[in-house]
Amino acid sequence: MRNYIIGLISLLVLVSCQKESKPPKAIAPVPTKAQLAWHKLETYAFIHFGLNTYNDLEWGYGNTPAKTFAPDTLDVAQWVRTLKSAGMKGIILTAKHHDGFCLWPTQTTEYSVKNSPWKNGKGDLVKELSDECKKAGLLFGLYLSPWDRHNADYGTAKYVDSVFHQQIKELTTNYGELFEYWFDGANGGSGWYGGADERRSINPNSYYKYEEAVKLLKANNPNVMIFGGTVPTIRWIGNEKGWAGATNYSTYDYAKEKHYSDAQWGMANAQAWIPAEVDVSIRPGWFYHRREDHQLRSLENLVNLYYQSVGRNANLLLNCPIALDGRIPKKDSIRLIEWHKYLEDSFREDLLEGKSVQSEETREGELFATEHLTDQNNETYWASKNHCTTPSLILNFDEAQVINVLSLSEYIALGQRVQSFKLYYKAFSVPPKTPPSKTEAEPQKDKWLPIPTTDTLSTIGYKRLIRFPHIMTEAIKIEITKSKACVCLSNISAFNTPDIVEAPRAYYLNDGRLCIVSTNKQAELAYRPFGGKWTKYTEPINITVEQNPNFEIKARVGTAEATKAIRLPIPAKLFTSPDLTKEELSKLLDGNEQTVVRLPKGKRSIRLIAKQGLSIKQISYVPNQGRDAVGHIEKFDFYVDGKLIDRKVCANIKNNPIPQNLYLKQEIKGQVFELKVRAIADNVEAISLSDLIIN
Ligand code: FUL
Repeated sequence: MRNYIIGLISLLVLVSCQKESKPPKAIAPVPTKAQLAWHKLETYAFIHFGLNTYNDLEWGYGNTPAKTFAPDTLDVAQWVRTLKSAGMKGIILTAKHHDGFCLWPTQTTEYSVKNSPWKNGKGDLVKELSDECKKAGLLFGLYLSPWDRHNADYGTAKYVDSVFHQQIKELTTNYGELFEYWFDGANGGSGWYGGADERRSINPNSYYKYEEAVKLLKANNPNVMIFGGTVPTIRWIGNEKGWAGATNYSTYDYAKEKHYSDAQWGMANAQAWIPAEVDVSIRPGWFYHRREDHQLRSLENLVNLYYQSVGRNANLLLNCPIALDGRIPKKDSIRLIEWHKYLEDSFREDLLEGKSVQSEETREGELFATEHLTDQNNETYWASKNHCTTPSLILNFDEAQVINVLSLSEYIALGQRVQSFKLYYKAFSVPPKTPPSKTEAEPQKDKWLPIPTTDTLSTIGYKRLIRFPHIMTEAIKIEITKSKACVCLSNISAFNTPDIVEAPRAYYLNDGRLCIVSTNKQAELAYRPFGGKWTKYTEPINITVEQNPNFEIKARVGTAEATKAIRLPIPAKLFTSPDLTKEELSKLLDGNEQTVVRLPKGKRSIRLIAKQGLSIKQISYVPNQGRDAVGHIEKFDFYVDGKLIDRKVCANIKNNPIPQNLYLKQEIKGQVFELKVRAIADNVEAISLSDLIIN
């Protein structure tokens, strides 16, 4: 009997060991092979170029002649050279934007490059760029706007069958393999439509017959990733500001979506693997506008974008507009390369490469050993034992190292699992402000301290980057505190990256004091009146300079510093308004995009009455930046003392609610300033806005 029991136990142990040495069961949904390959791309470029570029518009109406498209020194080799040097793995071109103008000589319409002066109508930009990408080893993708504001048949079945789908056929048969295809979400509305000049509404889910369109697409591009439409394989991140949620699941259910911005976070429990793509432009607009030359994103901001997208389990699609001369502007190309160099320098040396890792919860079998975590190979992985959803891992550096970034990756071929985790380090000293020297005292040696990060430690996915001030440490501990099933991690890396900080921003509090904030919660801040002495910023300040509002503010992290010259908005205390309460007035003029003013239904004008005459040079309307923002102003006029000063059309305001500026030709003095709204996006009844900055 005893022998029988021992035999039975050994058998059970054997069976369970064998079970343990099998790969963990996948947690559905999982990525397809094509999606897995797409995740690895991480960064690629968007190019917005076309008639809009020459009309200085974001959303052309479809009524300007094709001959307006007139690049003189168009040079796709310069685009490809620049973008390749910026580390981009591919390029997606706007073959047709909403204005309907086609960058290839399509058979479907006369509204294309063939009727433009470019190369005497013999040019084919889609061909030129796809060839150049092939030569350079970059992937090629296309954006084809379903909405066509030029086409007379838009709104009828004829447009879909003989224009839209036909264009897809042309684009997917003549230009080689495509890695991604973009069906933009902007749909229907006003347009030229062959001279009809009217509004047309369609139901995008049925009108475009996306299922058929995708079949056409896949006929020659079986692995193409599809953005938009009704059968997407990747998803829009739900904003155009350049960030994914710190918690970001690659799983999503459109049927459960309450608002498009739900996509910022993904859904923990969903039926489909639809990973996120962050699309954002290097300048405020998608198309080139000379007036935005000074608004090119800073290096620091671009680095932040990278951490907020690639570092949060999303791919980054960075838009680089082409200027009127047919090239990526010099300033932009220098910035792009500078950005890539910074990232290369940051991630060149993985301080955990080949280092030893211990975990008591490691699954049986060579395939799942801890070595795989630091072998720099994403195809291998470490797994915890079945049912062990809260494993811990200790990673040892051979000697103490200074680090400030950790990179974690799940083995997503088996699904996204981790839902929360904690990070600790074995400290040499309390977190230093500047990188410590390796000889520094060791007061807390052998004690595990939480890594001083302000990042939310929740999901991991394909890649998660966690930033913190430089610490010196001998070992890292990772505790997974919640996972959908046993944990499968493919990689853990540690880096010592150069300090970098974005310039801070400033705004007024309700009580009229000015506060200064940084995107880095650990930054030190300072301010000074232009040319004056720096004062350390510790708490909100009373500003006395009201009529000469030129100021400088600065942020410092470790050895990095960023300074910004600002023109402070004229503060609320200098105005009254018959249209707003006192609280609304201070919210409107506080320079803080996070506070919102909602006007009553039907109200279309805001008057600001200065207590005494004021000179102003610029007006900036900052749309509501809130998650569910509606009621954006699409068109407005600005009056001073009853006289019309300027008019503004805020194109694409719904998808891209960035500040809308009016720069006056000369200073204007007045007492009554009035913004009169002529159109509201989606024709909703009530306006909501973040700020009105006049100064
Ligand atoms: C939006 C479009 O309306 C913009 O013009 C731009 O193309 C952007 C990438 O997508 O929805």
